[in-house]
Amino acid sequence: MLIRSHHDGFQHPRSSEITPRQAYVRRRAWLQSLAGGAVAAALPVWAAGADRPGKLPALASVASQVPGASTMERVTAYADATQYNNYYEFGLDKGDPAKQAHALKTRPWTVKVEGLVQNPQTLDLDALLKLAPMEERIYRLRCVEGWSMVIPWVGYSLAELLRRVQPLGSARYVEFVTLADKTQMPGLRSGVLDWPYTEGLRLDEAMHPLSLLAFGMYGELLPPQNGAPLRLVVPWKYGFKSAKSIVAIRLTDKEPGTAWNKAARNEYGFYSNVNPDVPHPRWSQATERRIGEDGLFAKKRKTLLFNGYEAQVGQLYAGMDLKKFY
Ligand SMILES: Nc1nc2c(c(=O)[nH]1)N[C@H]1C(S)=C(S)[C@@H](COP(=O)(O)O)O[C@H]1N2
Ligand SMILES: [Mo]
Repeated sequence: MLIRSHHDGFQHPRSSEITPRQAYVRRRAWLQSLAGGAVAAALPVWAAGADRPGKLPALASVASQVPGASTMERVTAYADATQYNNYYEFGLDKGDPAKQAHALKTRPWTVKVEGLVQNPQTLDLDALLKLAPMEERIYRLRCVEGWSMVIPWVGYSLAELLRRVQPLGSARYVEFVTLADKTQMPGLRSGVLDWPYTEGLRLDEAMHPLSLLAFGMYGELLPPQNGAPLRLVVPWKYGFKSAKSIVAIRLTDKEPGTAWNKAARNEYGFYSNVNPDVPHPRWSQATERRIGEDGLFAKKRKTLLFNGYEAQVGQLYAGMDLKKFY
């Protein structure tokens, strides 16, 4: 197991390497080291089996500031999280994005934030990386196909960015537009979706602190197949709401169309909240397979309402019929 040491003078162990469970160990070790005890040696957050890969630039992060955001569940192995992907711009098979997306050009990269805002802006990646302090959030990602992973994302709340552009009173929704570049994305030849892949949230959902603008995972910049250089992660919704490789964010007064809703209106609604009681028309959503637990005797897990984040987000849907607004 990897033990990190700090050579260049005293450094706090990077908190991106610390699980909530281990945070108190770190604090104790740090206090000890201040007191002249043994030099703190922190176990990385991925000690459970997904080692920090070290191929991409590291991304400094602090522990999550959002109460209850991070799950204590075992983190998915990095190899699974980066080789079992949905990113249709790079092919339909789960292994295609890892094979085809590696050359995605993520610099220069700009994101336009526009529409019903006081202060529209075009931000480049460096400005975005510096816009707010990075946090690590260990979120469950539940795909509508019936599998899930637990991923330590690095980013900050989307609300940080939205506040800077000052939404107008008339803004009610946020549309996310992702890259569609035929020269880089062989999957665009397929007609399964109407490119570019777009997604949307209600403004209050987008402003919820759990809605994360992610730039990294496992302490490093995002690999292309996971949506580099920046993507959305909305942990209480099915994975397809979490749009990858975003190039524009538009505030609107009308519910925006979304890629999956356009492709199959009766199967994928605008809300797409994880809900074990609302089956997909062709299969149940009551249980899920955790990637990495697919041995012969692995039990399926029960899917949780709002993917387990009901305490944090349930009130956003008070009084709504979740079977109608699926
Ligand atoms: N641009 C874009 N974003 C996308 C997709 C896609 O095909 N294109 N697939 C979605 C789906 S269906 C899922 S489950 C998640 C998968 O994220 P991951 O590969 O990082 O686990 O990305 C979502 N974001
Ligand atoms: Mo998905």
